[in-house]
Formats: sequence, structure tokens, C-alpha cells
Amino acid sequence: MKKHEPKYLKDYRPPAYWIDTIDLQFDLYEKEVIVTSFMKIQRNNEQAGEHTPLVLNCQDADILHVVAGDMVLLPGEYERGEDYFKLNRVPEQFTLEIKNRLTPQNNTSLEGLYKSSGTFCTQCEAEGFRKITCFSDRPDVMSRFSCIITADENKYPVLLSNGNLVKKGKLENNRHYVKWEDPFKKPSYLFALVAGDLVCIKDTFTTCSGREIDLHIYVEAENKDKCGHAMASLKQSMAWDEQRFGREYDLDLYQIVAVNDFNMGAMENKGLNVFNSKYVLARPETATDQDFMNIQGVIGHEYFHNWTGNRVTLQNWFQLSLKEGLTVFRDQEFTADLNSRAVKRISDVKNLRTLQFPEDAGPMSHPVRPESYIEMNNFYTMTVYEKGAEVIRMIHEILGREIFRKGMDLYFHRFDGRAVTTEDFIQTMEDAAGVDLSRFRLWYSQSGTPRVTVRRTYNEKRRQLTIKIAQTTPPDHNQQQKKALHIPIKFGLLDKNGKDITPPEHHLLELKSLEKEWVFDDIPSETVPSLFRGFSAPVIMDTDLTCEELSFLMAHDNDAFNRWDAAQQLYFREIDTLISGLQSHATPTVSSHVINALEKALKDPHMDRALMAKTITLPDENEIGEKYEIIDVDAIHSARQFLRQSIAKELEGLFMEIIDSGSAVDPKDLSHNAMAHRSLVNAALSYVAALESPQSQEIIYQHFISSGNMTREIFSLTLLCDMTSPFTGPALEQFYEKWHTDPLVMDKWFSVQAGATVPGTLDKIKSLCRHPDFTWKNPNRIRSLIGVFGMTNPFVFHQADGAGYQFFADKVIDLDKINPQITARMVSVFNRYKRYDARRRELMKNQLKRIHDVRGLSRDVYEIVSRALG
Ligand code: 0A1
Ligand code: ZN
Repeated sequence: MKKHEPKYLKDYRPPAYWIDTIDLQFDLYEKEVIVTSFMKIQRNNEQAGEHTPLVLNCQDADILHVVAGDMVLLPGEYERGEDYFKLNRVPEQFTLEIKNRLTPQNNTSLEGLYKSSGTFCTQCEAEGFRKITCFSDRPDVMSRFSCIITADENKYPVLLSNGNLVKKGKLENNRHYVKWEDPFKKPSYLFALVAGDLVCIKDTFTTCSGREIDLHIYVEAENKDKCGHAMASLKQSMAWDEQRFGREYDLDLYQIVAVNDFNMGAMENKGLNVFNSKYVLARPETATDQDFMNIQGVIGHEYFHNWTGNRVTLQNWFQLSLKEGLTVFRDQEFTADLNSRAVKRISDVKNLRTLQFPEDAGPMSHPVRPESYIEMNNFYTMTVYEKGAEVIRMIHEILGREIFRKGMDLYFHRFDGRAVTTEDFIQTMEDAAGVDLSRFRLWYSQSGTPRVTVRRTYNEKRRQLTIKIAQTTPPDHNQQQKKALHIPIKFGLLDKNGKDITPPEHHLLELKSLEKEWVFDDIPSETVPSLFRGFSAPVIMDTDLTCEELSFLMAHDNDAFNRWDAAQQLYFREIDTLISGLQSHATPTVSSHVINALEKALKDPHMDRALMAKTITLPDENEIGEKYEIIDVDAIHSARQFLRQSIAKELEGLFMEIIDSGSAVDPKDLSHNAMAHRSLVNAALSYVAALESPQSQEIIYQHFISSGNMTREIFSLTLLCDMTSPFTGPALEQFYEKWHTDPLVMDKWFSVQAGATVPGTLDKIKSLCRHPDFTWKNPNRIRSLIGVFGMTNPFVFHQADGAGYQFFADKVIDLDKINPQITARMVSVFNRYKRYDARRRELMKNQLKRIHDVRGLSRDVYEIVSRALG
């Protein structure tokens, strides 16, 4: 099938024609939209000659009229393929006008022009613009855009596009029009249009050079009171990018629109960001502390794209990480600078380990700069985004903050207004810093997570410590032979009192070969090394540290990330022992050093509460599963539950004290301290819930009723859903009654039920699919029910009879007809079928085959499923 053929990086050629300007007009009606596009086209003489045809991308557009120069072309005079428009002979320079018809009300893919709750909106990245009109829809064709929109004035009072509003007025039949002009050249993926009945929240920001920028956030009228945090976050982002990276905003207006139906988090269209409403709307009553943090992060992310992505853009889609890895790094730093750096790092690393490491070890593994793709939308991955950000972070680590900044300045200076590559970025960093990053480049081209082994020897007589570090990366379908990467290892050495005695020249060890030894002189005995501080490289580390040494690091390491990580390693070891015990039917017991270490942490008066919460939280079942070649879902669930219960029994008194202290915190307070306190209370509540006693159920229910904010309310509801309790049903009903008119809160109601591990969960999920508030048209709702079930509930999804697999595959097959992009993400849960026992493996494989054989399967799902089976 032709439509399923891959595209390769090695085949990249610059475009044959440039499109210098495009003037668009959208006439919006209820049953159709008429798009008129007027382009100035210019041959690229370095690539093309007079016989080179002009080929434009064109998908789903019903062409009505074509004029080339002053000649009207009849259908036989141009070629129209399923996904292209072609003119065989064209002059070196000419104008082309194309009129076409669209039916956005039928567009459920949420790419191109579509309708969300009555609002017209667009999503053009990666290749959605071709669903709007015929164009050279590739990021290296940068054009100046203007956009006229006409529509019914009552239904669509707000008409928006990129850049500046230059004209507006009234038309006949109750219609009105606007004209927008974007002074900056941009690729088509950054075009946006919005038309709807929305209210506008206004503010301003004065830039470092004294320019006043208008800031507008558009939402549905009922959400007017939920935009304060998003607006504050936008202003923080603008100030931060000036201070940390010297980047000033360039237009006079910055617009954000929140829509309910959106495939991803948000989109950085020039001057007109379109957001999933989940990342804009928040009040403490409706959004959790985590939601507030996410909003700040995503607002920052889209804003930072204005320089890393928009002003400097991509030569082709293989370079996606050039903008995404770099912008994720920037948003992570923004969050870290404004909140707790350690807490941010811990969450990012947890995310990387639970989602990116498995991706990189499975059939979808690809380098940060992929070499081929069938459907570009499938490459908005954890690898491109999160591992891509880790790669930037390592450069930052190697160069140091100041030189890195110098490199960034040079990057913007060199490439402003151009479409470039990850190689251009690295080269610029080398030039600015005067370093050789030739081996470092492999992080962009080699897939897989490196494993790093650390072994120590100590020579008592010579007072010499030797640390030997070795790396290997397992072979995969991308490369059979993996090369040694350049790995920065942030290093520390603690003496027996916990004092850091690291020789200054060894704060950063750089491993550039398969193995290397470092010899440290004049070192006392009984030191404990702390490696990969702050998780300085995205690797899996295998150390020879004992449990006592880990407990010591947990208490003394001056790197907060490693203190947390030491606790995690202790838990993993404990769970591993419990799993082996369960598998050999031994009576399980929990070792005292885990309880002691936890008790010490809980009694530490200096520890920040948010860090304490992270420290006492056990790794989740997916994270634990990652440690095993063959994942025993049942043993993992039981071992984790047993550990949780044992800790709860031993330390109940301390947990109760924490819970009681929570009542002193104002539920509407969004300061770091208040949020930190709530996260600790929730972590303690989770242990108390594990006691499964009538009293503990009562405590959770009381917490639910008296919550006063969504953080407390939804967390206690989650715990109630995960237990067999007389309180669960009433709590779910009360929550529904209270919140059924708020879609974002209802998503949470679906999620807590989909994530439960109690008997009967699968049947519950099946019946929730038939609930009047469930819809297959809204990605947030699908993710909250089907996504949570498949991705975060391994115990139920992998139930031994395969009923979870069967149900999930049925839904995938149906959903693919509505929204392929979302479906492709969902179906990826089967990617790791080889990691389970023979029976489950067979059951999953059968579902994959069933999906693969569906006629008319989308390119998106086809690519994932065929890779999984391949
Ligand atoms: N560039 C956006 C994410 C995004 C990507 C693809 C989309 O549709 C296929 C939509 C949004 C970001 O990184 O925020
Ligand atoms: Zn992005």
C-alpha cells in the first residue's frame, strides 16, 4: 500500500519551489468553509529547472477553482492525486490562486480545520495544513501569511489568526470580517485560525526594552474565572526567557485560546497558541496542585517555542527534537527556577524511566533524530521530547551554565529566520565553547538506553580509591553494534560522617570510551560515592552499593535527587526480594532497614515536605515492571501492596500525625509550602488507606468530604475507589452530582475509576463507556478512561484471561475511524507484549494481529502495530 511507505532522512532535498507569500481567505458557514489561497511562487534554482513540476501537498480539500498567473485552469490542466496537486510546467515566478471547500464539522481527526464545542479551530503541526488547502506543507518552506476571515457575527464574534489585526468590518447578512497579517515568515505548521463565541481575558506585559505587549486569553464564557493562573504563568514565562536566555517577545500581541477537543497538550502557533483547555483552566476547587504546575509548565513550553521552534525552525521533521528537546529543557529549567529544582528533577526522571526507557527498549525505539517514519504524528515521542531534553541537559552540564548561554546566543544569532538541523545546533555549541562534541553527537543518532556499571576497589595501604565505570547499550533494530557514548557523570564522594570530600577536579567525570578507571588519592576508608548526581545522564546505572550505603546516601547525600534515588533503589531491592519470596511461596517479611530509613526520613526536621512526600512514595507498578525481563504483574502488585501495608502498620502513628497537621493548611493556598504539605499528607493517606481497616476508610472518607480543594478531594476519591468500602459508591455519586457540568473535573471522575485495582474494574470500565458523559470524540475523555486503563493500570489490563486485551483492541478498532492520532498512542500499550509470560504474550499478539488485519486501518495505527509485530 503506497500510503504506508516510509520517508527517510537520507532522502531529504531542499524544496524545488519557494512560496514567498500566501494570502488566505476563509469564508466560514455552518455546512461548509470556502478557502481561497493566493500564493507567490518562486523556483529554487539551486534545486530545480524549467521542467521541474510544482507539486503541492493537498489532502481532503475539494478543489473548486484554480488560476495560475492570469489563466483559469480546468481540472484536466492540473493533476490531482489522493494527497497532491501538481502543475507540470510552470514559470520561474508566478502567482497561483486555489479555491477549495472543507467540511470541518465532519472532521473528527482534530487535524487541519475542525470544530470544537462550536468553535472553529486549526491544528497544523505536523502535516495538517495540507488538509486545509494545497501548499508545500514542509517546515523549510517559510512564507509570509495574511488571513481574511468572514463569518456570521452573532455565532462567531471572535475571529483570530496569527500576527496583527490590520482590518475589520461589517458585511451583508449579519456577517463580519477581519484581516490578520503576520510580519514573520513561518512554515505552514505554525498557521492558526480560531473563530467562535469566546470571552477574552486581557493583561499586558512590558518587555525588557520597554515595549508593552497585549496578552489575551480566550475561553468559553463559563470559564472566565479560571484563567488567572495561566495569565500569571504567561507573564512569568516572558520575564524568565528575558532573564535566563535574553529572549524578548517580538509581536505586540500574544493570544492563547483554550479548546475542549485537542489531541495534544497545546500548540505554539505564531502569536496564537491553541491549548487543550486542561492546560489553561484552573481554580483550586477544580484543579489539583499538579494541574497548576502542569499549566505553568505548558504555558512556558509554548511561549519558549517562540524562539526555539518559531524564530529558528526545522529543516525537516526528522529534526523535531531540535525544537522539542530544547524547548522541554527550557520549560524544565523554568519550572525548576520558579519552584523546587529537586522536586522537578525527580518527577522528570520518574517520567523518563517509566515511559521513555521502555519506549527505547521496544519496537518503537528510535534515535532522538529518527531516520525514517511512516506517519510523522507517531514521532512526537518521549524519546524526541524527553530524551531530547536530557541530551541538551548533558551539553549544559558539560559546558556549564555560562558557556551554554553563550552557545544559545550564537545559535539565535546565526539561525534567526532559518530552518535548521540538530547538527547546526551541536556545531554552534562546539564553536561557542571551543570543545569537541564529535562523540557526543551519537546521542542524536544512536537509539537505546545505555547501561552503566560502577565497581569500586579501595587500597587501604595506599589510601587509594579506584572507581571503574563501564558502558554498554544493547543492540536493537536501529543499530546492531552500539558505540561508546560521551557520558557526563556528576560525581561526589562522602566520608563516613556524610561530609562531601570530592576532589574539585572530579566533580564531573566524563566517560567517552566503553570503560574507564578513575583513581583517587589520599582517600580515607569507608567513603560512599554518589554518582550521576541530579541524574546527569539518561542511563540505567548498576552499582555495587550495599543497602547500608544506600540508606546512608538517603540520609546524607548533599544532592537531593540522589537522596531520593537511594530511597528508590532500596524499595526496588525490597520489592525484588518480596517478589522472589512470593514466587517461591515463602512467607514474606519486610527488612528493618527499609522501615528504619523511612522513619528517619519522616522524622527529619530539615527535609522539605515535597521531597519527603517523594521519598516515602513507592515506585509504581509500571516502574517496577521495567526492572524485569519478564514482567510478573500479579507478583509485582502483591509485593508492592505487601510492602505498602507493612510500612503502614509499622509507621501508622507518624502518618496519622502528618494527616492531622494537614488541617492547618488553607486549601486555597497555592504557595510552595502549602502544596508541599498537601503532597505529604496525600502520601501519608495512601499508607493509611493500605491498612484497609474500617477506621482508615472512615479517615479517607472524612478527608474527601471536608477536602476544600481538588487536590485533597480527588486523591481521597482515588483511594476510596481502590478499596472495597461502603464509602466508595456514595463518594463517587456525590462527586458526580457536584461536578458533572465541568468536563475537566469529570475526566478525573472517569480516571479514578479506570485506575482502580479492585475486582470488577474491567466491567466498570465497560459500563462507563456507555455512560452518557462518555464520548469518543473528546481526546481528554478517551485518555481519562481508556488511556488510564491501558497505560497506568497494569494489574487489570493484563488480567490473565486476556479480557482486558480484547476490550482494549475492540476500542482501538472503533476509535481508529474517528481519531487515528489518538488511537496510535493508545495501541502502543501492546508494544511490549514480548515482556510478559508466554500466555499473555500470545493473547496480546493475537489482538495485535486482529488490529493489523482491519481493512482501511489508518497509517498511524498501521505503523505502530506493524512495528510491534515485526
Ligand atoms: N508542538 C506542540 C505539540 C503538538 C504536536 C503535534 C500536534 O498535533 C499533531 C499538536 C501539538 C508542542 O510541543 O507543544
Ligand atoms: Zn513543544
